[in-house]
Amino acid sequence: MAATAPRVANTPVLDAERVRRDFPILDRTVNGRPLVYLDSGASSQRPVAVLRAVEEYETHSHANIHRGVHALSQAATEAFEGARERVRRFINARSTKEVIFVRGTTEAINLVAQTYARPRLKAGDEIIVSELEHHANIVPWQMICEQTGATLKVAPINTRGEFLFDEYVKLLSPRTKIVAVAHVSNALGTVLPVKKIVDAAHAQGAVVLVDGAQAVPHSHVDVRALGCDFYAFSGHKLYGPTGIGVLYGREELLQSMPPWQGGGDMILTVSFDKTTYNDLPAKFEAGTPNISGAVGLAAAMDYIESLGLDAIAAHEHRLVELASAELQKIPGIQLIGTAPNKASIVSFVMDGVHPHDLGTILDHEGVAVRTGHHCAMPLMTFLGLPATVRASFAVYNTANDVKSLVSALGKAREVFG
Ligand code: 7TS
Repeated sequence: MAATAPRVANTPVLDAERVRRDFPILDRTVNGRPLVYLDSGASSQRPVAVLRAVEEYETHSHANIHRGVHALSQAATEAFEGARERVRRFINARSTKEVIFVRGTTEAINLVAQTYARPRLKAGDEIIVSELEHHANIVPWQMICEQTGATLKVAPINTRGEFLFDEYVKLLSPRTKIVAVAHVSNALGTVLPVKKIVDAAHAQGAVVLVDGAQAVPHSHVDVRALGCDFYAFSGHKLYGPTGIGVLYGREELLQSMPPWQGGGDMILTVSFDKTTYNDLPAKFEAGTPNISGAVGLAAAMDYIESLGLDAIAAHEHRLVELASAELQKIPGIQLIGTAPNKASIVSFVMDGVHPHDLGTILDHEGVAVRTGHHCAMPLMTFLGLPATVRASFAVYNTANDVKSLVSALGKAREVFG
């Protein structure tokens, strides 16, 4: 099978066969077959560079941070704060004060909901989310609505999975206080026009949180160019460890927000009469953080930038085009989500076969895909589907993986008739 996307002159090329050698897990077999990992949207695999960085830190430099005068504590603090600077450069934040380490996207969104939105919003205020959001970018806002009396509004999409910008603009008004949207849909791969969404929201005085969980692994994200107020993502979808993620927030907003969790590290002084809080970013990082996770995330960012995000984007685009074209040749397959601007994800259903059954057959063939509602139940309701099968692509996938997927689907077609 040849890649269907035209090779544009000067498009950087990624040598995926070489990249694969950086990911030891890809050598293993599943059900006696070579692993074909097409579930990086749920969690990507880690390159040796990340595994080694974590091991090196844990083996030689671990201690608690920000407290010891001893050498190991200083080494650990340097590693952790060095990772924060690495993240700042990766997303082009102005200052490391704007980079808050959290457990992941879910925690980042809840932090903003509880410390930015909850104290400010009241009955009559509105929060806008889009129809294709992951539950992590719906439920925290519903909780805020319950807690404050604010109302949740939903910006619609069409059946191709495109965000309807003009309909969104109609929902905006001075009542809109927060707009929370995905940068890339986890279920469909649609890329949302975030810059335009931000500009329109700002014109009404609303702040914008972008859920970047599915965007940061696949394209350059520059939070200043986007102009967003908050940007959330997880390390484990970015070739880094689990349990570490980032909340970017504009310094002025973070300064104006009360702390979230109370405890060690987030205070300056504590007495039973009055406690004073630490400066950013420590104000939002109560307790001992995931130090090795931050170290691993920094190593993942080094790794990604060594491959080049333009090369990664072009490579994954070719795979999405190829998979979309090949899947449509299989009788009874329908692609779900056909927006022109998509990143790394191909969702589909097969006539007469439940996605879970299809997923099980694919697993027998060593092909790992995600099946289900993808934590986007309102989107599935809109599409009139209980579930889809989702293949998601990463730097280590190749045209051979697409071939394996297509061949496994061919077998499923035979089994189910
Ligand atoms: N937002 C989006 C767009 C996501 O894709 C996910 C996880 C989250 C938020 C939550 O991230 P977490 O790291 O805090 O769990 N998405 C998926 C997925 O698509 N399949 O498994 C997890």
